[in-house]
Amino acid sequence: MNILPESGFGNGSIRATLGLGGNLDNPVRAMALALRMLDQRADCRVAEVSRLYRTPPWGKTDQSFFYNSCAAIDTTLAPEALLDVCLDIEREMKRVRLERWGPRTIDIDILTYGDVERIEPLLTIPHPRMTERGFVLMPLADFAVDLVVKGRKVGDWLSAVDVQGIEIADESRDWWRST
Ligand code: A4P
Ligand code: MG
Repeated sequence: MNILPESGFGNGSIRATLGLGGNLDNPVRAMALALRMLDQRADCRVAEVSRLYRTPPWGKTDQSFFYNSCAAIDTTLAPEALLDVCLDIEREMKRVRLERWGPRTIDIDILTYGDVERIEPLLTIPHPRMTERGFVLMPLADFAVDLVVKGRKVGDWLSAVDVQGIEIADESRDWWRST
């Protein structure tokens, strides 16, 4: 269903969706750099990016607001390889952070990968907590409202979760190109 042989990206590329977030120092810049790093790779193409959201902390609530976004990428990488690329980018951001620009963090989760469903500690797809989280579902619905995840459309999951306090920080879906 999500295989995109005519995407212009070459046969066999798969559409995956990613959730990005952070709440230290300059998470918006970190997310923008991460998306540009992905887009510059020969084996990934950023196909869609959500608007930018400012979101109240979920789970552990005594911490700063987060910035969150989602993206769709068309990729020829297998799921494990895509995770490695995302973890490498996270590490690169943290390395840069330690050496140069003070505290900052970024988290990149693989939300979906084509129609793949798998439960393994190192990589569970769909991401196990994505359907409970307004800060994931709201940006994801910007470009994938009809995507079916765990038997239900993203838009339907979204209407069942708490989105109180979530704000749009940038209406443009090009925020990641220049930040
Ligand atoms: N892993 C397994 N499945 C996946 C997947 N689908 N995508 C493994 C990515 N990684 C996956 O990841 C730890 C390990 O999980 C990875 O090395 C990989 O092998 P992690 O992201 O450090 O996971 P975690 O932090 O232990 O758990 P979780 O639930 O993913 O935490 P999150 O999602 O990072 O939550 N509030 C707001 N408003 N916005 C946020 O972004 N984020 C968090 C952190 C809490 N509250 C938040 C936000
Ligand atoms: Mg995570």
